[in-house]
Amino acid sequence: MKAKRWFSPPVTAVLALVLMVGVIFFTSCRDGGDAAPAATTGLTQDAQAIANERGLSPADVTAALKTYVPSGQHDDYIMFSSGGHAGQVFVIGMPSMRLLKTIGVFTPEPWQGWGYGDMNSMNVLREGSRNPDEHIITWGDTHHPALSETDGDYDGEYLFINDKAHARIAVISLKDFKTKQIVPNPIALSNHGGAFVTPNTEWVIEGGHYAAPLSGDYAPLSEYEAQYRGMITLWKFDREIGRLVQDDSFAIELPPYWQDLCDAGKLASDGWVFCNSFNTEMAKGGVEKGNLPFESGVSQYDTDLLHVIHLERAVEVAQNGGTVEMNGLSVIPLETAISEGLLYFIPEPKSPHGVDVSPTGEYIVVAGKLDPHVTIYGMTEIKEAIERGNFDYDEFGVPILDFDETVVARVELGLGPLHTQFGPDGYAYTSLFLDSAVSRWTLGGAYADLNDDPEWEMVGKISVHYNIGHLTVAHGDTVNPHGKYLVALNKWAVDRFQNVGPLLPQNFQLIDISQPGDQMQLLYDMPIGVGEPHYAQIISADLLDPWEVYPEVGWDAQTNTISPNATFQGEERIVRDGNNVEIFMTSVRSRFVPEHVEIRQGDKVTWHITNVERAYDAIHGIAVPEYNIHISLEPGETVTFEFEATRPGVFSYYCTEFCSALHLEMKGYLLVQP
Ligand code: K7E
Ligand code: CUA
Repeated sequence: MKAKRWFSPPVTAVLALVLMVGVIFFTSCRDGGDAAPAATTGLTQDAQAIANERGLSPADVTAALKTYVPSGQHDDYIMFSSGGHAGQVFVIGMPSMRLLKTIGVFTPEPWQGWGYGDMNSMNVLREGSRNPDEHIITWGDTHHPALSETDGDYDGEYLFINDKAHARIAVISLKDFKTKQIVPNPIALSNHGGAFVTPNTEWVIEGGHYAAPLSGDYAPLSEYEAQYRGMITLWKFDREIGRLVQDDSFAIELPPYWQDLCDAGKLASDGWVFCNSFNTEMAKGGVEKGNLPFESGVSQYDTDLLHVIHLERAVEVAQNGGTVEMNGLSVIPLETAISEGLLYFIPEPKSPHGVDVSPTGEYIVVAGKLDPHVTIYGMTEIKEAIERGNFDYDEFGVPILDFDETVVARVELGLGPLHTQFGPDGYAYTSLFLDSAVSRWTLGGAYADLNDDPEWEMVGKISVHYNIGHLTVAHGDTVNPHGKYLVALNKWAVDRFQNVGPLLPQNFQLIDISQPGDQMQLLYDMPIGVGEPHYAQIISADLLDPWEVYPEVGWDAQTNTISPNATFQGEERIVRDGNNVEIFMTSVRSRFVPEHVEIRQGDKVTWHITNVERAYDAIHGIAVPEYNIHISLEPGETVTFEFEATRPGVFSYYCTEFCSALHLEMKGYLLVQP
């Protein structure tokens, strides 16, 4: 045990303490300032020795000091990261980069009992599957988490995340960090432009991705222009009940370009939504038939089309009957979107990826993967161009605004710009995939008073390792960016870690952006050995206010009230009605009541269990062998699971959390008579 501790990441307590003194030592030498307190002189010598022995440079030492969080102290920020094709969400403390939790979302997660019998989770996964009787979908390709916002800043109440593979959006409550809802999109099978929220979370944006018939029906590729369509869906979020409400939601039919990322306007652009698109060429692929492969087919034109959507007007149109119903969702037809003036296009550099709205809402930043610049559109200029009404039109009749009239700046950053985040000081940060770098540049214009140099120009660049996709800054897409920390979400790790076989982890790199100009310091590498996370959002930890235990004993995490099946101590019972057996059980350190469940083969079992504990962290679990059941019981929670007792025998159900000294004794017998 002792030997192991010496190697625990990121740096041991002893080492960091010693290093801290080491820095004082370095600093005082450099500055010729006050000497370190006499009492620590001995430690200083040790710090130097350790740094020397481990080959740590002064920069390494400062990086360790900036990231080390002593035992018992908490991180300042919490990062919610997509789990990529793990279909989950990772909760990571910053700056320590410690993994605090993996939230089961689209993928069953056994520790939380997510998808292993708990009827709440089984129902969420079932409702989240388009054809649950054919199959329940048990994974997702999560891309973009979105924290709920109030007045354009994170409020710490909810988290939304998209599943690109199946066009779904999930809702997670940050009261208990549990998934409450998964909604499949009724008119699309893939999404990419979600989840993004409007400044008060009235709407959750889900932009589509690969065009297909919205009906879900078959149509040959020869009918692509006529039958295939793109879409954007605006999900109405009801904060009171914490659910997306399909009846109040609507979609807008779009040309069959491939819509990519979206962002909601804010402040100057409040009431507008922006989405990128690519494949305005409408390439259909088929390299094996002698056609251009998608790879080059979708990159033939110099520009694609930024979609500018007047959300306020779209809401009016949707609420005044300007929709048709498709698979149970209200859809504004493309002709209506055009005639009602709620959809405009603007040319954008080809194969764009990120579209990001600046903190004031005035600037819309687009990065084209094949263009070394970011292109910045002005909201004022966009509104003026719409006013003037001097449009071109695409072949579907959508008005196109002039590029030069709406662009306020272009900044050359490097190769493969993708995504942009913002700081509090007029800085913007853009990931450069091909350069494997993060660039820092200054927003001119409205930020003139914040910048020393109110120009549009790059002021710094830092290498990352390697092939960065998204990047994220604390509150970096809100009206109130905090700056301070930036995390580069790198796709390739290559030489960063011990070889663990040909499948390598992703690499999250923490970067200190608190100093101006070209001073950015790489602090820490965090390997993510699960899925390919795409995007993450970072919230100040003090904005989160989760429950320590459920508010009352018998709490149903799905309905947010006392469960009708809540069982209190002394009320435990087994009720038989023909073949149906209902069990009302309690758990408390360190026993289940009842401890004998005697049933017959063929019985249909409904098992309610209430964890009556009120102590923080007094968690129990229950496993029932052979029936694929594992349940997590958080203090106060009531959970129901069901199964048919198809197999006779003796089954030991037991508690799976080491809850007390007599945890191994916390078990019972399920006796199934033949
Ligand atoms: Cu660039 Cu799906 Cu946001 Cu990944 S996406 S990087
Ligand atoms: Cu309860 Cu172990």
